Amino acid sequence: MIRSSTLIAAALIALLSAAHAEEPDPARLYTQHCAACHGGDRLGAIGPALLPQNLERLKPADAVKVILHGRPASQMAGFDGVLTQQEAEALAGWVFRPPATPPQWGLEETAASHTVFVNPATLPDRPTHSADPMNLFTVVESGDHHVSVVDGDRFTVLDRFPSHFALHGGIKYDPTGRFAYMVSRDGWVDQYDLWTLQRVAEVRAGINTRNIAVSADGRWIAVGNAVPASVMILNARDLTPERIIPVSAGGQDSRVSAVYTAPPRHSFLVALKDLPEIWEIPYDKPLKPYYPGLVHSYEPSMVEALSVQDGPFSIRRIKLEDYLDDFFFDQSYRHVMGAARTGAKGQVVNLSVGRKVADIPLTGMPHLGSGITFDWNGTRVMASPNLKENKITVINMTDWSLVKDIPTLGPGFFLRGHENSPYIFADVFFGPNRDAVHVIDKRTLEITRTLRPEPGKTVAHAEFTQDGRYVLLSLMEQDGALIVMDATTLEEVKRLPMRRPVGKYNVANKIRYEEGTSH
Ligand code: DHE
Repeated sequence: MIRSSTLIAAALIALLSAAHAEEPDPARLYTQHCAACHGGDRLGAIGPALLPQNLERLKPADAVKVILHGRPASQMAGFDGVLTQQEAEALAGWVFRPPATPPQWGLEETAASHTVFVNPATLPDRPTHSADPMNLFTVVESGDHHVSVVDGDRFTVLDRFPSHFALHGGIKYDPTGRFAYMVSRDGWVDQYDLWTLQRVAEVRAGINTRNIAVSADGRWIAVGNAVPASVMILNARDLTPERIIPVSAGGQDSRVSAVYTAPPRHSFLVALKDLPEIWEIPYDKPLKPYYPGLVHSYEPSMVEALSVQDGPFSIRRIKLEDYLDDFFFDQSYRHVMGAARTGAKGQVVNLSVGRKVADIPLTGMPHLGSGITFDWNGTRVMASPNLKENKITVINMTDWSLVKDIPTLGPGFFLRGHENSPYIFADVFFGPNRDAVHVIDKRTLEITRTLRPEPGKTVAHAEFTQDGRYVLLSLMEQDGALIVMDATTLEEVKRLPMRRPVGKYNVANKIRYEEGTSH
């Protein structure tokens, strides 16, 4: 009796330990199969970072598919046959969990990642190509992570170069329009010379990054990071890291949602995710002397200088009544419009006195970052797409009242206008009619035409040439295209094949702060 029960117990233990032995060990699998491309510390190498914040846009089930079957048009090969389904699932689960030691990224790590490919002092003082440098476009091709430089007169591709994985937030230019700056969601910033068509420098300025802004004097780049919670300041000349500004107050760190340049204020404005505040970082003078107007309106309860110092990059904290998501600034950069997190309304904050001055009727999820302004009936208005509701909201910027909600065929992401064009182009690709683009008449605020350049295929993000004669649309498919349309006749003029193109940025429209373009 004793003998048989011992035997049963031994058999059970053997079975259990066999089952245990078969359980995949994701840390070991990672080191064996993934670390070479994604980094032993999961911070990324030739492949992107594999940390929870960097994977927010990927569903775990899709991560398993990528592990087993790879990613098209990338170096990510499929591991089907090498890894079992169970091993792939264990690996996917593991990369969505934070590492035991939180990753560090400060000035030292940033400096170590800095490479200057061409000394800017050796660059020629005029373009080496014959295209008008003011009418160039950079186009982000997200299908295979490249950027194309397009001549906006001849509609030809002058250069196409690989970018880091997943650029986001729009390519920015220095005030002369010579240098283009771009950032990936993994924090890699690249500087590219549009006159000689070559990369100048690159640096990794964060682990999980939102976007960048270029100072109006062209000297500084601000990089808004979610991880680590910080703003990194780079020297725009060649991306040398200058300073890291941790975003933390009262013991609470905050991810940055976005950084913006505010030319009339000579400062960067920083939108925060986890603090109900906006931070202002002046870059050329110390804070207090720079704001003489504040002598009368400074309210210590609302506006607080965190670190007034004898130099640039001091911080002014503007406390808000609520968290704000997504921002739009008026031309004077005196007011910021933001969407309240409740989704019930928006707010207008006067940045000089640091106080809410109006509520605005913005429901759903307005995408204020893609808002544009124009004159309507002698009044300055702004129009914003909406990521949740089928409408474009038009707000009077004098009294902040609702002018109109224009019903659309779906929720949209991007809006574009141009001073010389009577039309606004609005995509609606966040809904079922992803192949449609509305053409809205600025005078009547009515949709005059709905274009479907390729029925059934996603079309997004319009941008005009510098004179407003042509408008370029992205056929946002893996085998997609840049579609050039005559902005008056609305006829197609040309198509340039591209890999899932998303945003495109015209040099002149950007650096001249054209009213219908993002800045
Ligand atoms: Fe963006 C700009 C935030 C998802 C493509 N996006 C911006 C800006 C912000 C923002 C704050 C303005 C920054 C600037 O001007 O430098 N985007 C967000 C989000 O919070 C959101 C909804 C979720 C997220 O994970 O970040 C988001 N964005 C997307 C996408 O899914 C898009 C369509 C595809 C992608 O590549 O990620 C996308 N966002 C863009 C583009 C711009 C942008 C192309 C620049 C627009 C411009 O014309 O300037």
